[in-house]
Amino acid sequence: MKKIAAVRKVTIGFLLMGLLFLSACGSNATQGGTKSNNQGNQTKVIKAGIGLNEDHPQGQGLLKFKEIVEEKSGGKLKVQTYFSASLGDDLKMTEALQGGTQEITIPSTSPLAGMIKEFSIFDFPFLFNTAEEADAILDGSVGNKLLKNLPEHGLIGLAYWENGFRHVTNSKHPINTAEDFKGLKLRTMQNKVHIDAFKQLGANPIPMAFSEVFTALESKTVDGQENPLATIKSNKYYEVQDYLSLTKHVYTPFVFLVSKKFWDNLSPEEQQILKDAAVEAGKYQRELSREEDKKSLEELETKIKINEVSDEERQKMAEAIKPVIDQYAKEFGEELVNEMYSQLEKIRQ
Ligand code: TK8
Repeated sequence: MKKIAAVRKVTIGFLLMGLLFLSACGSNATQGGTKSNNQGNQTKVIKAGIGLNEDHPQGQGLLKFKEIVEEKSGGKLKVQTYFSASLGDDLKMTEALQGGTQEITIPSTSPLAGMIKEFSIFDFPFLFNTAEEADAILDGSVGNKLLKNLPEHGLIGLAYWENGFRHVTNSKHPINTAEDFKGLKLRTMQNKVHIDAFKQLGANPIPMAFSEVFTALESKTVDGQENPLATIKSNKYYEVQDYLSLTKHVYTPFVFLVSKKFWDNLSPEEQQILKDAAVEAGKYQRELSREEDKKSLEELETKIKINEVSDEERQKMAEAIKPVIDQYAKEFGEELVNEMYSQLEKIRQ
């Protein structure tokens, strides 16, 4: 009798362990985008990561997106936000979307140009004079054509947000003329147009992921970097740089990306909620970015030596770089480039 009781105990023990194991598998199976809450209905969890800090307009825009999505979906869609490249840099997070281990990221278009070369038309130095020009091109036929290239790369592009006009900081000397770039070790994004344009100006461009920039500046691995004012402020580059020169040499967009693997499993209503939220939060983010650009300049005046670069000198820089732009215009497709330039001409009339 004792033997049977012992066998029964062991059997129950194994059964219990089996049940525990199955329930663990069950909860694992609902990870990676969905989990069931205690009412049994499915909450879809959206992991959204960006490179900049929460206080940056990109971070504030993501929080606005989260608020809109969770409100419009009645909590069925839950957005988990990750800031300051905590999930990796633009390229790494974009690859995570393609692999289906992350659902949203909002990178600069520049580092994506290795995957979708046409994105690099926005990297042409001195292309846009105003943010309004950038909005018109990005939200028009040219920007939309580029978004249409994304699904074949496992990505869905919902909207363009604003990174902004870029300026140069460095620890050597103010940049007033093209000659002042000579020999400067300048961190750039991983983007051929930026690298070749700064080479053409005589600098020594060093492409690098965003999260490595502060350490590279601090250790003097590089002399300088270039980014919009809000980023220079938010990432405290003034602590490791002496000069900020207002070159306004490139306007960089952010592109709001969703993993196609995740997107394809959403209902049309859920897809519409994400699309509308990305566009609405994008409008908010652009406004915030423009306000923050002004505020950042005021605050940076007390932290770093700032010099204006004259329009005449910026024109000379643009002329020096022109052979690079002409070469890349051919590579990216003259039809798309001409479409962009003719739209810009109309806007400027
Ligand atoms: C943040 C980057 C950053 C960009 C850069 O993820 O790499 O310098 O300007 O904003 O996208």
